[in-house]
Amino acid sequence: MNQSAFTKKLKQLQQTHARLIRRQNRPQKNGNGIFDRYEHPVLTAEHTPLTWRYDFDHPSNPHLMTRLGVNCVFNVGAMEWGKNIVLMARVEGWDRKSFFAVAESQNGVDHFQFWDYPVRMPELEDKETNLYDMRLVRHEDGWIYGLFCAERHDDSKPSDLSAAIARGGIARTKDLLKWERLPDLKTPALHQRNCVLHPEFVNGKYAFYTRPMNDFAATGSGDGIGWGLVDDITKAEVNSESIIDPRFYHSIKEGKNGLGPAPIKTEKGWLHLAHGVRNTAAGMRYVLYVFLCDLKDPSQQISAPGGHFMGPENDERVGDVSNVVFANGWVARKNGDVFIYYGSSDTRTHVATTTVEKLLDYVANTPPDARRSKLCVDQRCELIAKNRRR
Ligand code: M1P
Repeated sequence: MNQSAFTKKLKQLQQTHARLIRRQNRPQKNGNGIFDRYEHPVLTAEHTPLTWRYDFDHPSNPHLMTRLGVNCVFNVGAMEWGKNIVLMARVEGWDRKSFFAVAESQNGVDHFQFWDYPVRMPELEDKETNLYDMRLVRHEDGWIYGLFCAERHDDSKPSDLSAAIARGGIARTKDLLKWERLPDLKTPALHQRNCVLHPEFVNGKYAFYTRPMNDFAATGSGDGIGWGLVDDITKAEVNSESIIDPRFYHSIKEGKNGLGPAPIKTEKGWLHLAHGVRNTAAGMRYVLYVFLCDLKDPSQQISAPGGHFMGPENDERVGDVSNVVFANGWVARKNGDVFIYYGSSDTRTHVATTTVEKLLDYVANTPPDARRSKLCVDQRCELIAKNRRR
């Protein structure tokens, strides 16, 4: 390609990218009353800056090839940033390595723009291969914490190149740019993913939500979402975990589950968003669910609606790992608006909006999982009879 064709093609790429960032995002019509989905994903691989993917120099890239491709942008942490909202995205390169990058928007539903550079997270050791799924937590100790999965090969199985160990990575920052890496969370379980820090001290200690498993990913290898207290976050160790949200047979979390973002504090309790997984003939299906814990004792569950809160729909069903919705970020504004950020099929990032009021109505008034078909029919007949009495 000659210089002038190169310049023209580069300009086209830049215009297309700018149009994508400027694109408005509107709520979809006919929602379920609980939350609103939006017309477009808020972040995709195409949202990443062109400077991250192309070499703009004609002599060294005469064909204007993608040099470092981006495969997916999904599973984002989220928080308020001044008046704006920032997402801590999991960006996966064509090389399958994930890294973190901040994207910011004024209104939380469109115009998300990545900061100039991805996050340079310090390594604990060079065996650490893949970092992903950060939960951003503004803790009352004054730090912003990032909790994420720090994955490496399981060297005890040298001939199995897929054998991996998942550890609970912890880092903290004041500005989302410069991060102090702390030792990984220690627990009795070999594998920890989906670890989350509670935003307040509990009995003067740091409180962690965990997900102990004795296999890297297999369903059935852990009991549910755990909880444990830690004295010193600079050498965080949970000696005994209690299970605060167990899996159970023939449910949306039969196979495994894991907490999403840190809970939202409400007058009725701590609101949680989590994911549940079941195995199917077509692979694992990931859905989101919500539950409420006691304000004074956040390890006590007080309300758990049955079934899923959100399942993958339409285009969300298809991607690198199909039939998955996964959320590790949400933001509750002071006016009660809630922005839920969720990844679909390990490929792209969406937003759904609701309010604290609606979520509290949802947790208080959605019947619990009745556990048996007969009792589920009873629940439905009760609803039908009530409607027919009107
Ligand atoms: O591929 C689906 C999800 O699988 C993992 O979640 P979990 O630990 O609960 O199985 C994570 O790798 C997550 O990033 C991914 O979306």
